[in-house]
Formats: sequence, C-alpha cells, structure tokens
Amino acid sequence: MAIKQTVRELAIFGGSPAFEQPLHVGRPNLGDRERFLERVNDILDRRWFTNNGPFVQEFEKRLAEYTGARHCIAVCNATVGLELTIRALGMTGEVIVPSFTFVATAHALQWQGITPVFCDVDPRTHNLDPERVLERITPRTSGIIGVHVWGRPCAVDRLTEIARARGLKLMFDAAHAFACSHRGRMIGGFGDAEVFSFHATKFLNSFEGGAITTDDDELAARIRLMKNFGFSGYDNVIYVGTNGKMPEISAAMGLSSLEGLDDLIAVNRRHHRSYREGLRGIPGLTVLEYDPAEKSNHQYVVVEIDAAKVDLDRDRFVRVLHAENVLARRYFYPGCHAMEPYRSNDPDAARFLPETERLCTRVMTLPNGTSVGPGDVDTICSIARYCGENASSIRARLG
Ligand code: T4K
Repeated sequence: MAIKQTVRELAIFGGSPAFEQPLHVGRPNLGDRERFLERVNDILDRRWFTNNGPFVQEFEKRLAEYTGARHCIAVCNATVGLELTIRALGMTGEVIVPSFTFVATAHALQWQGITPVFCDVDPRTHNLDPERVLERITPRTSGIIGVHVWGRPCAVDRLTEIARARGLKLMFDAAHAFACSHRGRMIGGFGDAEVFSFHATKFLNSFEGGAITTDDDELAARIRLMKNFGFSGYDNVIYVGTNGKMPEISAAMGLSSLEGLDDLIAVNRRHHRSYREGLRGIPGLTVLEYDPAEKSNHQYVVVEIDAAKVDLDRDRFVRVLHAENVLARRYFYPGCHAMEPYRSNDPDAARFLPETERLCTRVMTLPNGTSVGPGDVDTICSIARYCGENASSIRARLG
C-alpha cells in the first residue's frame, strides 16, 4: 500500500510515512491456503499430530528428492537441527564458525560446551574465508561449520579440502539456502551434513521447522534416534537424545510451501531485479547479486552501504526507512563475537575479524516476498534515492 512515489518530506522529519502498514523483512509467505487447510483437516481426522507422522514422512521424502541428498531428517527448528548434527558428528573442543551469522549458529555449539572460534569472512561473498579458517585451526579444533549466508554457497570445495587434510568434520548451516545450488548441485549434499531452517521468516516455511540432510547412512540413523530421545523401538533407549521432532502441522505447511516454490522464486527474483534497477547509480549503495548460473531462492535483498561514498551511514538509512514503515534489518549486526557470552569469553575476538566488523556496519536487508506489493519496491527505492541525493543535509538534520 504505497502512498508516496515522489519523496517530498521524509517521515522522520514530519512527513507522512510512505507505507501505512509496516513492510517487514521476513514476512512469511503463504503457500496454497486451501491445500494447507485440507491437510489440517487430514491431521485432525487422523488424530496423528506428531512423532513421525505421514506428512513429516512425505515432507522428508520430497525434501530429499529436491536436494538430491540421500537422507533428510525433519526437525522442530534449525537450531535444534544444528545441535543434533554437531553432537552426532562428535564435534568437541573448538569448532570454527563465522561471526557474521545469526547467533543460533554459535549458540548451537556453546549450548553443548563447545567453543565457537570465530573466523573472518570474504567481503565479496560474506561467507567463511577458507584461508582465514586455516589460521584459526588449533589442536583442539574438531570441525568447521560454514554458513551459506543469504543462500549464496560457501567456498565448499576449498573448505572440504581443508577439512579432509586436517581430519576435521565439516557441516553447513544452510538455514538461508533451500533451493539454492553450487556448481549445479543443490545445497543439501555438501560436507558431512547440512541444516536448513523452515522458520516462518525463511524462504520455505513450516511455521517453525528445519531439516538435516546427509549422504551418510550411519550419521542419518544416529540423528534420527537422537531427535527422538534416543529411542530405538519401544522401551529401548540407546543414546542421550532430545525432542527434535517436527509436528504434522509444520510438515503440512512445509508441503504447501514446497508446492508454491517456483512461484515464490519468481516473485523474489522479480523484486530483486527491481531493487537492483531502482538503486542503481546511487553512490555508495550496492545490491548483492546472485550468481545467474546457479539456482537461488533470491530471498534476501542485501544492500551494502559505503558511508564514505554516500555521506549517510547504514544506521541512518535504517532510521529513515523505519520512519517510513520500511522495517529494513541490520542482519547480522553486531556479529556473534560482540554478543554474550562470546564478547566476555573473548573480548579481543575482533582482531581476527576485520571484514566481519566492517560488514556489520554496512549491511542492511530490505523486504522481499509475496507481502511486498506491486510498486512497493519502487517506493522503497525512491526513498533510498532521495536519501542518496540529499545525504549531507539529512545527516546534518539527523545529527
Ligand atoms: N542459522 C542461520 C544462519 C539463521 O539465519 C537462523 C535463523 C538459524 C540458523 C536458526 O534457525 P531456526 O532455529 O530459527 O529455524 C529471525 C528468525 O527468527 C530466525 O529464524 C532467522 N534465522 C533470523 C535471521 O531472523 P529475528 O529475531 O530477526 O526475528 P523477528 O521476530 O524480528 O522477525 C523478523 C521479521 O519478520 C519481523 O519484522 C516480523 C516478521 N515476522 C516474523 C514472524 C516470526 C512476521 O511478519 N511474521 C512472523 O510470524 O530472527
């Protein structure tokens, strides 16, 4: 519901906001509502609500087919998925992770008494820089967790090479990367295992949910047991386990979401292109691109702001946009290393993370998906352009 195409006065200075209702980053996409409601009725009729029900099994099968992975294990969310995979892989001591990620990646380690060792990212890809990974390996290192940030694949080949040479486990946090590919192969089949998130804000959404994919039969069997308290048949517990099960209602949503996948990619891609065109030529603003040779969900519209070129830093851009009801986000500010308990555990971590620190002050993500209406992207771009063209005076007025 855009109400201003030509910016006359910004809302932050008393103008009326561009949008009457907030436009969120991460607003959930709805699949086919009718199909979902039919499935809800099936669940109620069957009275089978959780514990590896038929929709969960169908969802796992479809996800495995889609990703090409040998095994897919649906879980209640990606955080628990990461915890299960870390544990099932036998990671201990220290594990190398980026700090430029959602805090769940680090928490999944710390929760199990494993130290996340934060490693810098490549500023071009925003993903782990393999050469920096080498510098962070110690005798206590047991593994590496790469994060395919924004759905753009990590340097999978080099990380695999390093992990093999150093005898380390390698897994990927693929929370952002469902329906993305690397060298023509779908994300889901790399490393020892990969973990997807199907949180409401994610590209594929099951309200809450996630999935672990792996080609390793033994690992898959172990994770399956662990996610169900360690039960191997009735009355027989053979591991310490947890409750990582996905309920049927989530699988129903996930299946409906999966059926609408291609339409959603088309919407995301179209918006992404409009943002690129609409923001082109504004000094200091760069929209992150997706490799056209690969599959991508185009879920994240990531803008890097170089304050030296535009004279208005990222935080002021975000303040202006929020006043317009465009709820741009500063993912992943301030970086995990600057959050507790990591900040206290290693107050000097930033010395290893110059690129992360720089990115954390420059990156903003903009709304995408089916809740973004026709014309909304143009309006958002017109606000950004106005900011770019009047940066010095806006900065002076904002203080
Ligand atoms: N690894 C990575 C790299 C991740 O990004 C994440 C999750 C994980 C692991 C862990 O996955 P899960 O365990 O969650 O499956 C959000 C999400 O909660 C989180 O799932 C996601 N990453 C992260 C990047 O974003 P917040 O704290 O920013 O969420 P929140 O509540 O501010 O919501 C974001 C926006 O979406 C808001 O503007 C409101 C809107 N929204 C949200 C929900 C939940 C809606 O409009 N409707 C909704 O139902 O973390």
